[in-house]
Amino acid sequence: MPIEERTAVVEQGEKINFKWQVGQYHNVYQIKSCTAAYLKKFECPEADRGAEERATTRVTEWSYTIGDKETGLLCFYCQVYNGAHCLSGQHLTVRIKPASKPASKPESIHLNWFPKHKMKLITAKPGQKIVFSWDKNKNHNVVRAGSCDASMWNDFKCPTSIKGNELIEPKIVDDKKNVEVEVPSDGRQQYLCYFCAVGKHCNSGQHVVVKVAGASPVEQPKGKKGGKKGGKKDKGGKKDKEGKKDKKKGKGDKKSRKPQGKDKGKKKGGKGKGR
Ligand SMILES: [Cu+2]
Repeated sequence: MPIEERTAVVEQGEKINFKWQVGQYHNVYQIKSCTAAYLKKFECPEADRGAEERATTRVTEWSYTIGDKETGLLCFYCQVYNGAHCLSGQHLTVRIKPASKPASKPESIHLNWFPKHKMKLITAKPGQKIVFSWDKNKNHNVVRAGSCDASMWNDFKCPTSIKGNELIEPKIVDDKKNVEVEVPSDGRQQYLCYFCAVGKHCNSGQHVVVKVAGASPVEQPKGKKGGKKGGKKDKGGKKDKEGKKDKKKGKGDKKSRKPQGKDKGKKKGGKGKGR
């Protein structure tokens, strides 16, 4: 089988499944000091030196979940017949890569919304929420300025009317009026401007400019690709290796490694001996 089926890149937190047919005689050994050299050439240990058994021939399935902090490489092989299976290609070298975090949600930014508030200029990340809140008996509102750019960041010009701007309706939460906005992730907006259109509040300082951190294209929400890749079945006479890599949410996985990328459905059965 092609070499790339014996190597894989798997993210932290993901699971590697080894599975072979009932009746087949395989096991899983792991080499303790696995290095990148194994990606090119797998050295089946003589007399299993430096390796330890992880799954015996009494089972037909074994899985290993990569730790969230784990790094480096993992080398597995089938030791059956004193390594004959390994020598005939039944091995797998995994390079661990950092999990593509689900873009952990940044904490919301809370603005105590009144004319003398102190946060006139803030920087926020795409996806981050900004919450304006004020006593429900106070008369304020939140209007998003229809046009907003660096000039507003440098010198806020209060719009003279609400026209052309967007009034955002508050919700009452815990006896306060709240307006919650989320910084867009499409990267198109570099600045967001908000002000209070009541009386002279804006001119008295009730405005804020939000600079969108790293506003640039990309940052897609991590493509949820279609979850599991159907395990590569049938590689040479192997039977079902069904690799179901249970990945957590479809992480983007930009490197689109062929199906096997994730599920290392180990192809046991090195030599397709009949089961
Ligand atoms: Cu106001």
